[in-house]
Amino acid sequence: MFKTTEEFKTEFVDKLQTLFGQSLDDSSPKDKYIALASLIRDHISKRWYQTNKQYRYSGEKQVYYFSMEFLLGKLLVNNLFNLGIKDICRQGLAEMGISLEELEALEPDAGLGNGGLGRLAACFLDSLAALQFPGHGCGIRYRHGLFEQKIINGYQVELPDNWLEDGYVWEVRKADRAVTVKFGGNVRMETHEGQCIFYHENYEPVRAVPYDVPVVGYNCETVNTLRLWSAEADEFDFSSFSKGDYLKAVEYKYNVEATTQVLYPDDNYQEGRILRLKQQYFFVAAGIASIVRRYMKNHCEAYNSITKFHEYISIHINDTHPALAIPELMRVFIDEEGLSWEEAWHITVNTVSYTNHTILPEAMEKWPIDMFKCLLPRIYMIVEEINKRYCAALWQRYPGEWEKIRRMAIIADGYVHMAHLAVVGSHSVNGVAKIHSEILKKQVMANFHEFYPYRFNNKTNGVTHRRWLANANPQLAALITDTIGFSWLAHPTDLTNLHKYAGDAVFQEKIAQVKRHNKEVLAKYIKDHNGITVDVDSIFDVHVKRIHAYKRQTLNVLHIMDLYNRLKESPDLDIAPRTFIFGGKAAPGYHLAKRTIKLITTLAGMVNKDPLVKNKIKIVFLENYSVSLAELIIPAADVSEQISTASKEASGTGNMKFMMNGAVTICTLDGANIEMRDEVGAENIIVFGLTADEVIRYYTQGGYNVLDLYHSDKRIKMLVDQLTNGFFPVGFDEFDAIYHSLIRTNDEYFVLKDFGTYISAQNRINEFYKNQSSWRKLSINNIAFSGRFSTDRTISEYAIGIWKIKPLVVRVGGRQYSSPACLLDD
Ligand code: 26V
Repeated sequence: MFKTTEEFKTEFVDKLQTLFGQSLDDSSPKDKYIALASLIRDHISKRWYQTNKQYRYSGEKQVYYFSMEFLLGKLLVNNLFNLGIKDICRQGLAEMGISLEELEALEPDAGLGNGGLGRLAACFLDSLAALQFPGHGCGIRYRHGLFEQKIINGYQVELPDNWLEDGYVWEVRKADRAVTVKFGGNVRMETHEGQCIFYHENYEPVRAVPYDVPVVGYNCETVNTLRLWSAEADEFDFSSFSKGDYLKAVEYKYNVEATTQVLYPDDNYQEGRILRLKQQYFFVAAGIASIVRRYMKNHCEAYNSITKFHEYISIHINDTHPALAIPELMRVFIDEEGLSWEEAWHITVNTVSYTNHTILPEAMEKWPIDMFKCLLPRIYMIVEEINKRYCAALWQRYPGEWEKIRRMAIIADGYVHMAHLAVVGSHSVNGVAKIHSEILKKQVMANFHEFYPYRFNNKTNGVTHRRWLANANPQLAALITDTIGFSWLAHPTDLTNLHKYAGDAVFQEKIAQVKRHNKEVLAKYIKDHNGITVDVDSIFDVHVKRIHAYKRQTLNVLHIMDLYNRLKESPDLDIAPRTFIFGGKAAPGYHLAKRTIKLITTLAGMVNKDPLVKNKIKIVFLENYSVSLAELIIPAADVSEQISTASKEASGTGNMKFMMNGAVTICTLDGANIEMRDEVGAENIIVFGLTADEVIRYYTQGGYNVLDLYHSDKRIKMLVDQLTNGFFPVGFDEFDAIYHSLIRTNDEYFVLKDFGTYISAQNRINEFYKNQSSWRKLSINNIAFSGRFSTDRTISEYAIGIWKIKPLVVRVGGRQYSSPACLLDD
């Protein structure tokens, strides 16, 4: 690795020449980006090779994190940072008149995820590598990631995300490691010497080709692998078709490749689409085939047997989406390795662990039996057998309790229930924040907890503080390092050393300057993209996340409407000026969410041009919220809106990113907000609203009638009426869906119930902000106590508590291992 800017410059110019046959002067910015990224990739390759070699040779246990989504964002700057060469590269490029940030902007965002769940998977990969754990990702290489959002006329319009258009520098195609995944067809059974043998026939073969992306560890030589699978038509099948029927051959190719064409854009909502089930089995079967193949080479030929698989391999399933890993492992162990059911089940359960990420009933995955059976006939047989044996065990424990058994069954009421399969087939089931794990144990999965008490545990989420603080907010990172040293980069709880500076006027001033700088950068972006001038002295009040009823963007809007009404009545109202910033995508089929965007943009249109309130409030909706945009917005936030209906947000991770960047949180006692309050202290966070217990009590026992509230509270009535009475310059029925969600469904998400306490909480924010010194103190304390929410902590807990893996130090150029050739394959 280069040690000086001179070395870097020489290598960079060489790379431009070898790749494009061009000099620096003749190269386009894109060429320069590709040359830089390729150069870095070359340096990573040595470590990558060495890491794989050591993992193979050491025989230590490895974990595979199976996820339908990895929301990676850009990799260039994070890789430079983790390699410790960001400054050298920036400096070297600057000396050649090139800006690192401008090159970074040319990298496509790998948006292979919807939101929290996919971004968590990406943060996990960063921490696994930083902590030198042998841990890899397994997922899908979608040809199109999450759609690009445009706002046209105030409405969301979806455009395809063509992220692979110009190629992707970080991936390495491994065609020789391709595997075939079988769909449809039928299963024929034969008995040989008393043993059943299953033959899968007449299936549709789909070739799964892996693309490996290196995952670079911070300040170490570990480079783990994210393996993404792409569906390709098998050339053999293609050519056998094309001899007779060219059109059929093309159709075949098109259908096969459709498997990984697009990421489903739904978040917290499951629609039983066969293509999605196909995606799930596709990547699970391919991932398991490659793990088993490697295991057989590295372990079985050398010293172990397949019966020890779970001692060396851990497979973690990110929600139920990869739960087919359970019957697929069974299939491999029984049909391919010849184990008995009992042996196979023991290994499978001890290999697999499962994380639940939501309790929303509409997000619980279930597949119609007929669809499942038709697409995956052999897997269905195995699921049936798992269900049969499991229900027999339930019957032993709960004789005669048919209703209870039906509710706990894997197959019931015409569906395969994936969460039930996941619990039954895993040795560990975890929620993602303390309250969420408790709700799982006591409510949503109480029956399962009673049956399997030792399986359930909690692992509170985190975020990688290296991306979300060190890289997204370099000025703050520099200030922190100047003040307390750099140990926090590897030991995030060292941030608590900032606490003693919370009241220090000089430090407060520096913190304020950094925040102001970040706000100026965001203000410029807003000016360039939305044409709106915002006041950097105003409070930047930010609500960015997927648009969903339970996340209650509507509550925020009602507060702004109320403020607007009050300002129109008394223009001299004493409030700190505020800029309300929104961002987030709505699932394309989610009408209410889409109208919520229209409501925000409509209100913005009115408020922003009203001279009466001009200097007091502004509203901005930033289109196409993504990882890169989040990296721009979050460091500039003063206030972080985390206002979900208590009990609904499993954890949240945006909340943690804002906290790390010194925003003050206004929140309900939901998800990880509760643990954030416990860390930072109740005096440093603004809490309001019903508690989860209260919400659940209303759901189970009743006692809330929204119409009583509507008729008794004049202010609430006025705001709700304004949605449909012509107050907004749109058709009268434009916001009907929102009106209905409040009034007709008895305010399912308690928006109006929490409105009063939310307004009081917002008033508290106003009061705090007026005293800048106390505001800065809050901000510093939030940074100081955010260390617990690093994925370094989360991953350590998974490693010790669930996966039972140990760190393995990788040394390039250290001891050379000589090992059998077979160990070096794959
Ligand atoms: C479910 C489904 C159902 C099938 C169709 C597509 C689809 C896509 C995503 C999901 C999963 C939704 C669950 C989810 O994203 N949960 C979020 O997970 C975060 C990480 O643990 C957590 O912070 C959020 O609170 C939680 O909502």
